[in-house]
Amino acid sequence: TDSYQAWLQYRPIGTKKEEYKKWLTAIEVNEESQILESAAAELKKGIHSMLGVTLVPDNSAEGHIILGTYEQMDLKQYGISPEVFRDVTDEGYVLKSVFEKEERAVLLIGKTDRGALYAAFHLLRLLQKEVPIDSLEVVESPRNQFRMINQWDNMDGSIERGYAGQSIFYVDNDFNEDLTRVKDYARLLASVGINAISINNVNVWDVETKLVTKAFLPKVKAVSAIFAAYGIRSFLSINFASPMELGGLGTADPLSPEVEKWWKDKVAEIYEYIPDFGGFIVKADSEGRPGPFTYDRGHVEGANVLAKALKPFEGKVIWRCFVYNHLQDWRDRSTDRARAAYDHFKPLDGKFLENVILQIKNGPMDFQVREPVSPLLGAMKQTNQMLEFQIAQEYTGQQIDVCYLIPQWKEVLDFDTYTKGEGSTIKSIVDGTLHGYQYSGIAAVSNIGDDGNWTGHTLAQANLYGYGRLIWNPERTTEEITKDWIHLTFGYDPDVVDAVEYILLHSWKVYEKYTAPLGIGWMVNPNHHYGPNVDGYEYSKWGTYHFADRDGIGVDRTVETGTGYSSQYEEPNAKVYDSLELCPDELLLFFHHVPYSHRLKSGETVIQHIYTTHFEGVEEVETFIAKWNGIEGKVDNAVFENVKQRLKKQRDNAIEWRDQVNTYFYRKSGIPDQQNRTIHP
Ligand code: BDP
Repeated sequence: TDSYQAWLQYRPIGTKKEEYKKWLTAIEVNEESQILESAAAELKKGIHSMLGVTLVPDNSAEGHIILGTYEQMDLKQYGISPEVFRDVTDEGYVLKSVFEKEERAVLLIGKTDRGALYAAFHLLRLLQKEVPIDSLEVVESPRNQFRMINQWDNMDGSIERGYAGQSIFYVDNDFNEDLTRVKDYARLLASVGINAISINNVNVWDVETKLVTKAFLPKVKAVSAIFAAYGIRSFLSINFASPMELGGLGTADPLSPEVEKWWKDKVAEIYEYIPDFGGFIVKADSEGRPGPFTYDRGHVEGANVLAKALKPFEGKVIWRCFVYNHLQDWRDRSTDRARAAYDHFKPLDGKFLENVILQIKNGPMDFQVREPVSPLLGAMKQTNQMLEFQIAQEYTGQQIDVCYLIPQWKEVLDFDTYTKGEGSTIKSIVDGTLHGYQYSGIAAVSNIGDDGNWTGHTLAQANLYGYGRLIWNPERTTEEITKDWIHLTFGYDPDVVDAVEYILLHSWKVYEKYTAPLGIGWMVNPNHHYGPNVDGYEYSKWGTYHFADRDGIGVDRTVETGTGYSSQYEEPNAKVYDSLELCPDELLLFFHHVPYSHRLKSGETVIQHIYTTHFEGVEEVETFIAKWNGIEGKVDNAVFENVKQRLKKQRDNAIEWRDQVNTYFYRKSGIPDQQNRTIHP
């Protein structure tokens, strides 16, 4: 394993080699396009590396690949009915092998060239997994329209919430001259079906504001071209105050005609450089960033002025809903940060222009290890929405601790909102089918940097890979995605597969066990968010409290006695969360303030649950270490050491969490551990 190549190792094929060689000697590309060129280059690279075969450009060879789009193809000749392509979406494809009259052909046919590119990566995956290819008949379309990555890279080269080195895009307030890594990143992203990227942090500071000016647009164009060749559209995060900061206007009021004109001209200028530019992503009136509130305007006016400017070019405005009071008085128990997104946006349903998409974090707070699903998702039936995940492990171990997030994301996607009756799942909302959204999909904060292995922790690559595979088709199981990643990255040694699979599949629950209990979240060190700090956010302005005292813990978000947040859900979810009896254990403290002696559905008391899970969490990290040590010599040495070192740090971290959390609750409650394990009094 060369960890830079991640899941595109293209390792030499074993027993299937001779069989594959019969099929794969030549390639015919039936149309000219940059994307098809990328696909062909990838096939050549992969097949050369796996089979030692150099594909020649030929269409008469006995075994050849035909790569292209369906319109340029005599489908009947290969027994494909043109009807198939009626149902396939623009990015879909057919992958088929045909053996007739001594001619072997592997057809990689996209509805468009992007589909063909995905077909090429699909074939390469099958080859690496040594699947028989003599009777392939695959028809695929992605379920989600936007499959996006958000970079949180700053132009000084740092990455907000980056845990894998510096930016691959920027250095010293400028673009990197060498964009090789950007191209390799594009390959990785395209291989798992990503089709959109925003290339700068949502917090747009001084220099980043200038990305939309002549000073940088030629370079934005160069980066966009690299991504475009892999079917990925580029977006920029913008500063809402640009008309003032760049245009010298006295206002950024979205209803001011001069502001409207300024945006129109600016957008036209951007499209002169980048005709296929995707649009803007906007963090406005959030955590101190400028926005329409300054001018007594709302999100609708703010988003629509941009949408109008982008409309003629088919550009989109992705408007983030991470809006809340970050200057809260902790003494005021009536303000509930969890309520904020819904309270701000739900009343605005139907008022945004059609090229606006609201981007909503999966939970109402902020990417904690456990949160309920945001009640805003699906609650706006006439407003395009997309879901936001965070692949970067800001609150889940920062790529030092292993925390495989696919199981968490699957729970989110499968969650039933009941917004249109039973079966109104998040996945059916974000794929646009439930409410008939024109534009929708999923975005996620990237977890890569310039570390040699991209993600710091080698196992964190699985989160990036899994994100793409899951959002292409949310029906795919966690196990399937996990196995695929392991096979592609590490190969087939059963001991390696077992150990890595064990660690990944247990890691989220283990992380949950040793950190803040039962959905309460936030007991982390302020600012950088790594490691425990039991009261770190308790008396701060951020609206993130646990309210632990000598009698109990939890946030009362019920209707009767609490903040009423539970009522933002549809029934029966509202009733379930509101009820102490019905509320699921893992979210108990998110919704209820309870005494330490409260009995969970599991039969245990809250305090005993806290003690036990924290002891178990550390023990399970020990198991990870034992499993990993068991495969020494069976994985590449550098990878082995990388993971080994990080597991060691994870153990230290878990012990610190265990001891602080258990001690804290022991001191608060005075209730001893039933099993008399060591808690530091
Ligand atoms: C929080 C991060 C912060 C981001 C913010 C956001 O701590 O760095 O700027 O979210 O999403 O998770 O805007």
